[in-house]
Amino acid sequence: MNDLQISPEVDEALHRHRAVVALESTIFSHLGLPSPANAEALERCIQVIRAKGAVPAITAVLDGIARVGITESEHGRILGSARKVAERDLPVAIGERWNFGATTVSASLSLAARVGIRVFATGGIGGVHRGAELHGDVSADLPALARHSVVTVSAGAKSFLDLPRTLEMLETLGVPVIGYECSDFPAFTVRSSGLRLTHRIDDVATLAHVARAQLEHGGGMLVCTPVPTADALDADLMNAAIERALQSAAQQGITGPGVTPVVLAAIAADTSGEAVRANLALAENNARLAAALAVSMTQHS
Ligand code: PSU
Ligand code: MN
Repeated sequence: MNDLQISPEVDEALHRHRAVVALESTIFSHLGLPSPANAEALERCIQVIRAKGAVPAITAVLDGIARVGITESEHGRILGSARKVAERDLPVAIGERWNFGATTVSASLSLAARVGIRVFATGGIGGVHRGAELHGDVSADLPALARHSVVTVSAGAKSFLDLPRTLEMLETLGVPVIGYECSDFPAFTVRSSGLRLTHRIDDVATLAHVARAQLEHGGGMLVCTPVPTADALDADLMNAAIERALQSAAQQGITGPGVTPVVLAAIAADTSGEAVRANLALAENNARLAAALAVSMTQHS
């Protein structure tokens, strides 16, 4: 189909049942990380996936075509300004031939599932926003995690969300949430949210077995692993920055899909780059675990 293009490298890897790890493009665009940290994040994620013996598959909409896997010469295109593409925006980005649509978690999961990729890595998933009981803002990432048979590896959910409600919603939707080498739900740039998870697994082979069982059953699964200690932020410092960022977003009257990019940028500025450094470290760490998991899943299937 012309609306969807798989890169030759990813296509070949899928045919040979080799390990493939999907990546979203919002995190690498101006919506996710400031320049030049975004280019560094892209480089580090790709390198670590390849080093583990898996093939990276970046998803994006380029010139109106949904892409799974892009060539190195196209990397520059996803590092600039973008229009955010959640799953429901995919048909519009294609039909209106958007120049660069940056895929979120939900759009990436949908594209990955469509081509048969079983593992996806991101930074932190979207979730239930604070105050959702009033304005109803719940990320489309959550139902997409439930619907698509793909395993998502993340450092938990972004810490400016309502994390208890995010976990509740994942339970309601029937998404298994597994802590890898952690007992608590990680809070993105902070190692722990203090919220206990039901399941913890400490070895990749068992994780791969669980993942295969879930994908066979149908539906996705969320694997969480905390940001590496050396780059983690202190919870109090982060919470103060979050409060200020949320207040400024509210004062500017920002709602809906605009909230996440604006809050991420405000936190980045407020923490003098510490949050960005942590973001890079966790993205790379998630990509590493995702690649190890994808490799392990191919060894037993
Ligand atoms: N986490 C990050 N950076 C990001 C996002 C998450 O560290 O840019 C993006 C992801 O693409 C995620 C999206 O899918 O934010 C969620 O947006 P919303 O809350 O509007 O659903
Ligand atoms: Mn939203």
